Amino acid sequence: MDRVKLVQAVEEQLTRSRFEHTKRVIATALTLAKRFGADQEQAELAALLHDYCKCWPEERLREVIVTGDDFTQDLLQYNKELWHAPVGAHIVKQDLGVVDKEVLDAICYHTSGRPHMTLLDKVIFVADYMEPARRFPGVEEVRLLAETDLDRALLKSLDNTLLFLIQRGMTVYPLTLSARNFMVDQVHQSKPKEESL
Ligand code: DGI
Ligand code: FE
Ligand code: FE
Repeated sequence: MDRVKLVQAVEEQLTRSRFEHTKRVIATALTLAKRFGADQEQAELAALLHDYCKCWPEERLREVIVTGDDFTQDLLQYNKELWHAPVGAHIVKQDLGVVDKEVLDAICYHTSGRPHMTLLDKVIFVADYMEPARRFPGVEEVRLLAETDLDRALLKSLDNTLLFLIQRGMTVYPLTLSARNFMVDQVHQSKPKEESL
């Protein structure tokens, strides 16, 4: 499917405001991809498709998870906000013919994160978190970190999301916690900035 058709397909799936969010994620992902050396075509495609199933009703998302054979069923025990990401990856592969595994993974893990995130995963996760219309508490710090350090920006976004969930008494999907623990180790293993002269 060519790019124009893909954009049309996305626009049909989303509300107007969700489509506007998607366009801002594309722009932010392209900026981050250029800055940190990720593939720009993959970043643009993953950003375009990342929320493909965001506007689907809960029951439709649940149905795909229950009937598909490539889903961890434990997803159903956690917040339904998580579901659109793996379902989206599955559906864009099935309905739009997207075959790039790296793009599909970036879509699949854009909400939960995962340990060993690829450069593309990180670009999409952080772009989604910090696109210009986001007003999350702490988003300014993420934007600042993302000027120079994608890993620290990612860790901060994960920390902020976990704090948000915990403050509201919500459950935390174990993969998000693993993603955060992995990034703590990764960031601490890299040389602290002030020492790297
Ligand atoms: O789809 P978007 O609104 O653009 O953003 P998203 O895909 O990151 O997320 C949806 C929300 O899911 C996120 O703001 C917080 C919520 N959420 C609920 N449970 C969890 C969770 N997010 C993560 N990372 N982990 C959870 O366990
Ligand atoms: Fe999303
Ligand atoms: Fe999004």
